[in-house]
Amino acid sequence: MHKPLSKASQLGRRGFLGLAGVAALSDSLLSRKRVVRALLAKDMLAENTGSSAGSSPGLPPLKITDVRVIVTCPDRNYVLVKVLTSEPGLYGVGDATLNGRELAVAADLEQHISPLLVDRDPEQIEDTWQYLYRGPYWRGGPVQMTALAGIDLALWDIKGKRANMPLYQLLGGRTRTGALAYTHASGRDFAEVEDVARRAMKRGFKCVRAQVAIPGLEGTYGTPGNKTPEAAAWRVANLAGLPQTEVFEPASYLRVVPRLFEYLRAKLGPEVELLHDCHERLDPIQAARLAHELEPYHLFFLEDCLRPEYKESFRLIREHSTTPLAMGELFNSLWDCVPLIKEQLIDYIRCDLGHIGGITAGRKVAALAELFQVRTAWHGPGDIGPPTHAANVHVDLSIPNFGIQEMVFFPDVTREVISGGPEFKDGYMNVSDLPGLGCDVNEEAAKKCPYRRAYLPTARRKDGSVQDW
Ligand code: KDG
Ligand code: MG
Repeated sequence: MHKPLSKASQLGRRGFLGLAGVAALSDSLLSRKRVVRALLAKDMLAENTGSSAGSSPGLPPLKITDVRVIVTCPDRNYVLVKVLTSEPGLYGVGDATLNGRELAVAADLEQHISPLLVDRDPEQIEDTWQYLYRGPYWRGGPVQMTALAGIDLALWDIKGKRANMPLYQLLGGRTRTGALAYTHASGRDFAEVEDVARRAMKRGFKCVRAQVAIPGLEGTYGTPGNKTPEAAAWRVANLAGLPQTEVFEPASYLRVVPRLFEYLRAKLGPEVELLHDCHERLDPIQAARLAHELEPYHLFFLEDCLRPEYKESFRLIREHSTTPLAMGELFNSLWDCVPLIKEQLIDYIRCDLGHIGGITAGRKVAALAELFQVRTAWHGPGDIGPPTHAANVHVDLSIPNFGIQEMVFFPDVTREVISGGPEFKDGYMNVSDLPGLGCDVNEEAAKKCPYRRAYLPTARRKDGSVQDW
């Protein structure tokens, strides 16, 4: 980076434009294009050579030699990234899964991103992040930011392996012994939710997210719905891989949810922390009413009340309630987080490290949030892979303003393809002391689980109009 630019670099864009004029007079357009491509490639190579010479004193220079994209469906679809390096046996594993749009991310990685990375120094994580985010002009969006997160995780994994340290050490070392975790309790009725919550508490969970099916509505986010298992199975089998439609009515939902938490508090007592996910379905005034009516039941937080577009609407909820608020799993830009954090309109920022640009982005969100007394609650569902869950916990363990961690137990079939990842014990998540992220991918096992097209459900109102899912 400190090396003076080579002649080819100095030519840069200006050289390219000047030469293009001459080319119009003399050369054919095709041969001109070849010259331009060679100049640009040389430019990048010169910068890379300069920078890798200066990386990690005492260690030989390192280069990325290949980026492999592995699309696999061990129980559900995952997109994994394996970044290989010039050091034999040294590679990094990342996760670039975007639920329902997996192949778009895989194509972005394979067709557009991978050619840019070969020959770069994998140790320059921040520079690579900036290059992939700000370099291509068309920046951002969930597909590109998920692809970028996959690369970012793999590069941090390489750095940890090279340093022979678990990632949380490189991120500043432990600030806590474990990351407080929450699990999901869902049911067709209040008694079933209570039963599932009790089982989770027996398993050691101190925090439980509760969701219940709404009577009269077909399907409710985060619940088994009102259908019998047979009816649900028939429906899924007849969908031919197309999205299911759920029906949502805010009036029924707003009537039922406060009663659920009144019930759970009465049955489960005051100690257990309860959470609820609105899944971006409410209007501001509805969310303000719900947050207000939930106050007596002292939720840990009320999650994602509003659509992600208009952050200022959170002011209305704040003005009417002291129920703690969390928001952010749909955000895919660092700048989405800024208004909510700097105005202290939320208490927990819950970005998905896999969709906001990885660990490099997550650390910045956490640092900004720390300054405004906002805590983290990174998204941790089953539709992001174990490497992202590992990234969550490495960051959780190393920041001062960690709040809570959503988690899932992956089935054995997933673990056969993707090993490692954080472990749950007595209410907390932790990582092993393996160097890097601590995950690996078995490519042979992955091949045996080919991708299956799958969609998230969609939602409509009773009159047939589209509702945010
Ligand atoms: O892909 C969408 C899921 O990740 C999301 O529905 C899960 O809201 C969710 C949560 O809080 O885990
Ligand atoms: Mg959610």
